[in-house]
Amino acid sequence: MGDTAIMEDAPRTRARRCETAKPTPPEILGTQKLLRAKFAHVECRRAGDFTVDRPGFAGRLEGDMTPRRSGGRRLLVAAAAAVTLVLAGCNSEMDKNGQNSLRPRSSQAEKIYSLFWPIGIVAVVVGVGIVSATVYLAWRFRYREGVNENPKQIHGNTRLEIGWTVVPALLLAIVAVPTVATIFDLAKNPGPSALQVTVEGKQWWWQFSYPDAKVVTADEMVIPTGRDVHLHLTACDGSGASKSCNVIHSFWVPELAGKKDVVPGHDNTMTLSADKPGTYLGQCAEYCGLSHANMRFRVIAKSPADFETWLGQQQQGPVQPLSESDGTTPAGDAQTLITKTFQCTNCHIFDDSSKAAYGPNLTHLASRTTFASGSYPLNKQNLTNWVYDAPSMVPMSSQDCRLPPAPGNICVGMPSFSQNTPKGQATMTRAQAEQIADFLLEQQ
Ligand code: HEC
Ligand SMILES: [Cu+2]
Repeated sequence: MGDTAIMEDAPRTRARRCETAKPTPPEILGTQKLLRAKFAHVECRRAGDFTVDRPGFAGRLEGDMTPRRSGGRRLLVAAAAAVTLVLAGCNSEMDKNGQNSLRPRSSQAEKIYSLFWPIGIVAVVVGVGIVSATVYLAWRFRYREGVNENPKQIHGNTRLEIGWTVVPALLLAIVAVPTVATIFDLAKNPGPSALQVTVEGKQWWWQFSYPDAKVVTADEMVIPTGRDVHLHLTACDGSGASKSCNVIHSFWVPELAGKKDVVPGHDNTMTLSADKPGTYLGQCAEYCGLSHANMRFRVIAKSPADFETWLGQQQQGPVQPLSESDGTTPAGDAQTLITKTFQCTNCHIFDDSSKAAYGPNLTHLASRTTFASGSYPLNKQNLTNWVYDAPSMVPMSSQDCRLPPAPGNICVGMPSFSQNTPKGQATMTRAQAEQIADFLLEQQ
């Protein structure tokens, strides 16, 4: 309704404005009037009411300067849509979201959460205050038809300026007290009772090792409930040769703790814990290349007894060893494919869960629920596809790279065994991939 009224009215108003805009020479117009005259010229030119012949104007009057009619309403619709979108994040699906930092599940996350609220409230009060004051002032002193007054010009107001320097400084100081206290609190060494775990961020997967138990695993960090876990975060495995050693990652399990950067050449530490058994989702929170978005992981919290059982099982040898005790490999088996035909042993360890290699330790692969940095559930189909052509499942830069990385040889991630086969090497068939997958799925 409002729109049509404006539209019907428009030609008449425009004609009137064109009338007034026509003859006035610019020298005798004030700034505002001059501006108004410019717009009038545009409209008039469009409407064909009269043509602008002043050369100075032509260049500056390009672009669509038609007055916007329902700008306010459009803004309102956009704002409503934005609010709806934001609120959509708060539906019951939130319970299924495993990465909700507003749902703390550990004492560490709890501390961050109790800091979030007071600071959040201060931020909202300040934000709403400043935005409303800005909007109010813009509206209160807006341009009005017929009123051509410049606002009173003032130069500095000492009281105001001291005020808006001191108040934010005070606010920041107040907010800093609990923030800094929490930072120090969370950085405290949890003491000797904590479980030590070394976390290595690689391109693009996580290795977790338990130095006391001498266990190396990947994708899933198993921890006992109710006990602090002290993490040593590093992006290098000490070999230094690997290109995957050169980027920064960030370790983040939103429900259990804050974020911590994983920096090459610098060891960071952090402490987390889990109150209840369960699976907590984590992921890399620092862009680290092609497959950064796939660099996930899980923290699986088990009761202390179940955790010990798990650890004991990880310490055992493989269900099926790669080679017989006399060192020979049974011909025609998955073992031959792994050690000879495709030489997976160049990058993986299948026989000893205490060692780390270029790729994940696969000694007890079948005891995990996911693989490929938590991107896929571990089942035969996924695993077969992976062994056959891993880069088609996760972007990697290892397309024609079957050997461990050498200087100048960019090898990151798992190579494909069915595409871009290097000269003199075998190309994998699906049947072979399946055979290998069957073998791996028995490695509990
Ligand atoms: C050039 C080194 C290299 C070779 C050779 C290689 N892999 Fe991998 N493999 C990797 C890397 C690196 C990863 C981790 C990639 C990722 O998760 O993004 C990986 C991941 C895997 C995984 C998933 C493990 C997990 O915990 O996520 C399996 C299973 C696997 N490889 C099996 C094999 C098999 C079987 C072969 C031989 C046919 C093989 N690999 C050959 C480097 C290699
Ligand atoms: Cu990363």
